[in-house]
Amino acid sequence: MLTLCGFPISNYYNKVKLALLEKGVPFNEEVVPVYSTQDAVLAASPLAKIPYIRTPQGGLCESQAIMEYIEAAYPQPPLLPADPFAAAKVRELITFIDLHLELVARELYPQAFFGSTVSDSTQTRVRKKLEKNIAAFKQLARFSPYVAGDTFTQADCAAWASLPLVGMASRAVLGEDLLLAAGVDYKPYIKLMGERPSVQKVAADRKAAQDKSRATA
Ligand SMILES: N[C@@H](CCC(=O)N[C@@H](CS)C(=O)NCC(=O)O)C(=O)O
Repeated sequence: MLTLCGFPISNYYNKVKLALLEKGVPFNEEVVPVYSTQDAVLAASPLAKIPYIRTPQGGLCESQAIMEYIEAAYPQPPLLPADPFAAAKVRELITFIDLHLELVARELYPQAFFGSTVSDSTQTRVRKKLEKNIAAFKQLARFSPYVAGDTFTQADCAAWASLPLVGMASRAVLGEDLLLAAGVDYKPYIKLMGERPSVQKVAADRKAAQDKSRATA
């Protein structure tokens, strides 16, 4: 049995969890905080980033590597198209979401979500980069109705987990939701995704974890 390690507030954890639920793969969850220095954590995730999984063959980190492993080990139902080019287009979109949108917006999270501040120069730099990258993402994203086209794919696991964070962080710190400002109206898409039992489960677990962490703060 697989064990998904991390915590249910993390977007990358939830990206992988969505894929596991969509595929009906049996798995356990184990809460592992970020910045762990424990040997067992570092053995599976050398940068101590979450998520990582434990498999009968060993540990594996980096959400997209985990997604690829799950897809290969549990092919049904597929979360990538059978056609090689179409599958590569889905992977391309995931790279835009994870690397060119979320990782850039992440620099705003200390102020957006954690009560810290982000310097004016960082804000200016992030805004410029996000505006450019969102325009590029808009060229690739379909939302018809799924982010990569007419079928639910791995890209939806990434998009559902990360697009709202990009929107919220830019609104909180830069004064406007840069996705909406660029005409990427992701809200109806998030609503549609919310009709899936897998998404409902991930969202409910995330809310429970958020409530718990607020109660203990
Ligand atoms: N590229 C990694 C990113 C994972 C990531 O950044 N996870 C965050 C939590 S959402 C984390 O571990 N942060 C702590 C750190 O970066 O050291 C992946 O796709 O799994």
